[in-house]
Amino acid sequence: MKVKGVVTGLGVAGGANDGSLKRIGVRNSDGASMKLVRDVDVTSDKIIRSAADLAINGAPPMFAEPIHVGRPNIGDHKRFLQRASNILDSGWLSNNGPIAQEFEQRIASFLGVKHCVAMCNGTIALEIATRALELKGEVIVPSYTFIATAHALQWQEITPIFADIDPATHNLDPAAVWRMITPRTTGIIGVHLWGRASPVKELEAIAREHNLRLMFDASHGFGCSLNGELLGGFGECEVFSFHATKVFNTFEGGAVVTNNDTLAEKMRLMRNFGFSGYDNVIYPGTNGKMSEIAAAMGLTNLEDLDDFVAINRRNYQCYRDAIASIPGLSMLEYDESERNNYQYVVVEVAPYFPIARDRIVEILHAENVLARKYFWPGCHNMEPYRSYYPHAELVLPNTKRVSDRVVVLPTGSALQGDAIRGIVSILGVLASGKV
Ligand code: T4K
Repeated sequence: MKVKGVVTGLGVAGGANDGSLKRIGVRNSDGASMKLVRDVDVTSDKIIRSAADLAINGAPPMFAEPIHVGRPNIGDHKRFLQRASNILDSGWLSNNGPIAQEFEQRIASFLGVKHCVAMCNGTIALEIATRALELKGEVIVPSYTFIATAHALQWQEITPIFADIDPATHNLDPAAVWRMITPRTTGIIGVHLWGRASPVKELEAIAREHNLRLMFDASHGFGCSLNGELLGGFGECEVFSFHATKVFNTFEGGAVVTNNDTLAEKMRLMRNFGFSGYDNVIYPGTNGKMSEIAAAMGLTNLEDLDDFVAINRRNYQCYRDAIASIPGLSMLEYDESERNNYQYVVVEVAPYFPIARDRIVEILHAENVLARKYFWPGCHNMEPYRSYYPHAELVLPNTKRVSDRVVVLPTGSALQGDAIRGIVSILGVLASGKV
């Protein structure tokens, strides 16, 4: 059943309609309550004690509606709607308008970088950044990432060369990067997967030694730090995605951030067809602009970012505590001495776990828990790369191992502890092997 309404307060039980739903909300660290709109029933009375209670065996699903990985975090509606109304009144909707400019300033100052060049999405931001850095020939990237990292290169006829990851961090293994360098290599794109920083120092050393350009795909890393410094200032530039499914979203959006004045200027031209004033194009460019309404969403969500992260952290801890007692399942750890956004709840299934990873995902889907196999099967197993490099697996053993084992579970402001414990109870039953 579906309920839609603005809800406040911490875990207030009792539904508006028939009492079967729980109204849920969150409280800020300062005690002020934050409003969240719910349109999905994330509660369940179902208790799973044995395989007979599983939906794949004919029982009703645990949740009445699908629970997604990537449900958007949406900040204060009133503040967003006020901004939206101002935009409509102003008659200025795009083309580096005042809201987009304010957004860029706020992001740059939040991240502690000189420039934020806001874009219409993270993929275009990657394309513009790689083009502005004049990457060509071959560029080394992980295969264990979202396909956009590789496609942004291929789209410009730059060849992505896939290097293996460190199975402990899921990030590029510097030794593997080193092995993939050829005379055609011009750059490296490190991905801060799951928001955990790439091995920045090691990649910087390799880039210096081989005269390569180094940038980062920080799409997962908004609000995350390395040695106490927020991601954004590493390499020659870093790219963020502000897609709806990210911890911080602008509906669709992205940005390149950099401390390099010349690079920033070049990217500003590139995202606006190369226009430098009326009727004067001085550069080849595309349309990568962020709209005013997207920037308004960004400003609003930035004000509520701490709350989103606090909710994700609470969810993460709840999952971790519950999963700790299930042999064969382990959660990806976040370094508590750093800032993390906890936007991905990543579980690894050990080879000795009695149920295969793909079967676990099927069982969860039957319960309406839409867990994902990110980033299976690795970019190298998707077209056109699969056809280009049919034997890539030989140099990507860790990519294969990790992408065959990972399950990403739902989190975000739509979930509460009860729902999480329900999801973990499904996994607990699977540990018995009797399905
Ligand atoms: N680099 C990396 C490392 C990335 O992870 C990404 C994007 C990029 C670059 C490119 O940035 P963008 O160009 O996208 O800005 C999703 C996202 O579409 C993608 O942005 C993200 N990474 C990737 C990790 O996840 P899908 O195809 O798995 O997601 P999708 O569309 O199935 O959404 C996941 C779930 O979220 C859905 O089942 C339903 C829910 N959802 C989604 C949307 C859009 C909602 O509840 N509401 C919504 O508005 O790629």
